[in-house]
Amino acid sequence: MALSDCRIVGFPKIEDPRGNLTFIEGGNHLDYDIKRVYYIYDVPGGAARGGHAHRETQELLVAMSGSFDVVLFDGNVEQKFHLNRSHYGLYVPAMTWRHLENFSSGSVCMVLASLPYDEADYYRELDEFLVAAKAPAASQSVANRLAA
Ligand code: T46
Repeated sequence: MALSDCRIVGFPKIEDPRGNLTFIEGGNHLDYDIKRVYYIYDVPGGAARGGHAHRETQELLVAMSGSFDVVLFDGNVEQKFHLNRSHYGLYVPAMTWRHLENFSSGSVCMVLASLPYDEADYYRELDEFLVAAKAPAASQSVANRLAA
C-alpha cells in the first residue's frame, strides 16, 4: 500500500457548553466496519510502540488525550504525523509499517481496527516486510530506525 493512501480523517464535532461530542461510524466515516477497539495508555516517557505492519488489517489511530507522533513507512517513503486532537484520526492501510513515539504525559491512543486480533496478520520482522512490500534496498536504513 502506498503512503499516499494514509491520511488524516476529520470527524463530526458537536460543540456544546456541556462539552464537545465526536462520533465515528464504521462504514460511514470509515470505509470499513470496526471489528476491534483497543487503546494504549500510561505510556512511560521516552517509550515507543509499534514497529510492525499488518498484512490485512486497516486501522484508524486517534489521540483521545494528549499527543504523540506516528511515523509511517510503506517500504519506500516515510512520513511523520503528529496527532493531538480527538476529532481527527490517522487512517493506516494494510502493508504500512508504523512506529509511535514522543507520547506526551497522560496521552491515550485509541485504535479502531478492521479485523480482530490475529498475530498471523503481523509483519514484525523488517526484512520480511520489506520483501513483501517490494521495497528498494536503500529502504533498509530507514526501516532500521523505525524498528523500535
Ligand atoms: C498498532 C499499534 C498502534 C492483543 O492481545 N490484542 C490486541 O488487539 C492487540 C493490539 C495486542 N494484543 C497483545 C499482543 C501483544 O502480546 O498485546 C501485546 C502488545 O501488542 P503490540 O506489541 O503489538 O503493541 P503495540 O503498541 O506495539 O502495537 C499496537 C498494535 O499491535 C498495532 O497494530 O498499530 O498498537
